[in-house]
Amino acid sequence: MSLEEARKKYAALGVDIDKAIAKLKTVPVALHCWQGDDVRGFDTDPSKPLTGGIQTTGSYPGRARNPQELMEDIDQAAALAPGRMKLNLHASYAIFEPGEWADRDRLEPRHFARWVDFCRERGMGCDFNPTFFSHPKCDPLTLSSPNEETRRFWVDHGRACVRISQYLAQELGQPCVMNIWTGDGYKDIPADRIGPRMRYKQSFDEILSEPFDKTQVYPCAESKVFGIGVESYTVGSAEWCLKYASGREDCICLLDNGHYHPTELVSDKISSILAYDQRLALHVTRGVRWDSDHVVLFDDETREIAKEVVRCGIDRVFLALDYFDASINRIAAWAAGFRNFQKALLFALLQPMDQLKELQDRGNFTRLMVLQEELKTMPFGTVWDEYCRCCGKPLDGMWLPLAERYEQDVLSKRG
Ligand code: RNT
Ligand code: ZN
Repeated sequence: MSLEEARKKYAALGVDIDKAIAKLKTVPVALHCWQGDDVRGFDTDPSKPLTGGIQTTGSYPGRARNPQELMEDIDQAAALAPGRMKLNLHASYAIFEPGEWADRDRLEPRHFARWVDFCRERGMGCDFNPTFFSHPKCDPLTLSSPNEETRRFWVDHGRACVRISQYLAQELGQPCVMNIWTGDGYKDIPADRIGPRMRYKQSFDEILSEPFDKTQVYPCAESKVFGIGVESYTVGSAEWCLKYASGREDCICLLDNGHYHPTELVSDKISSILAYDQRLALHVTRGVRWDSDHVVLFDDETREIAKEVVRCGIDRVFLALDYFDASINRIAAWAAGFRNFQKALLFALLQPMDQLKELQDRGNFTRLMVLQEELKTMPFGTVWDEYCRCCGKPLDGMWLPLAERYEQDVLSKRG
């Protein structure tokens, strides 16, 4: 179908495709640096396994081994995906001068100066995450540890990260979302559930007591239902994070859609939170059974999440991707996930929301169901192609060969 015909078909429903495209081009979505190197970072020994509730599976060749390679790979992924991208860094991606090293409690803004240059040259903002895993000071708890020395170390890490987030926001002139997630929890039934949660609360309070500009830096609390090795109890449960974030002006609830029971849907949680809080943050991922971090697809739940974001106010939600697949071409994983989420957002922006809402409010559920079904086979692909063209990025069918060529020319030579 031609673009003109597609434009008419959408217009007949009251939907302006040019408006949808123009809007999506302004919506920042954070690309997670950690897909490029299997969440290893640069501040610990890369031969050591990941610990603290994070695991990747697969050993696909070509992972980035240093800042230079990771930056090149991010550029490749960015070249293959349309839309307004910002970067999402973890503290473990600090870049040190030769011979220099700083532990996590001593990290400084200058350790991220090269990332600032990288983002600035590309007009990207940058989000940030303290790294509470894959470190000898996980005992294995961090912010909830009963060992005061451990807990203090991690609070100091969090405070250092607030300063770094402030620096990123200030230097780049775009807000910095600073997300706190830890793998704190227990494998087996604990005797004391409230103790760790009280210490967790104290630690968060201490981290957020570090001064920052509340219009530039947005701290978040991310929950998780369980993890490998913490099957029975997580300190930062959904309720803990929800209560903590809602209780403070300066903390946002972050929902990762891989962190709930398999039949729970994040698409249904978004409006509940936004009924109370001004803002919300998302980690868009794909849970498969018990695992949370597969590449994002253009699937039903991703579309439903995007629709809710658009309906509730796309400018109230901080959007980020979060997955890591080490079993396939990592650039393709990045590009596919970013493209799929862009597709979901575009699909959502092309819904005749007013009409659908009116059908619901008038109680016409027959029409509502039929229209929602028929929207699935509208000429969406034609609009998607046009969006890619407007962004100067390859269409479906064109980008994967480019990723494969980069694999052949660059990744396969990494050994
Ligand atoms: C882990 C959380 C967390 C991490 C990143 C690397 O289950 O989802 O967000 O994936 O911080
Ligand atoms: Zn996450």
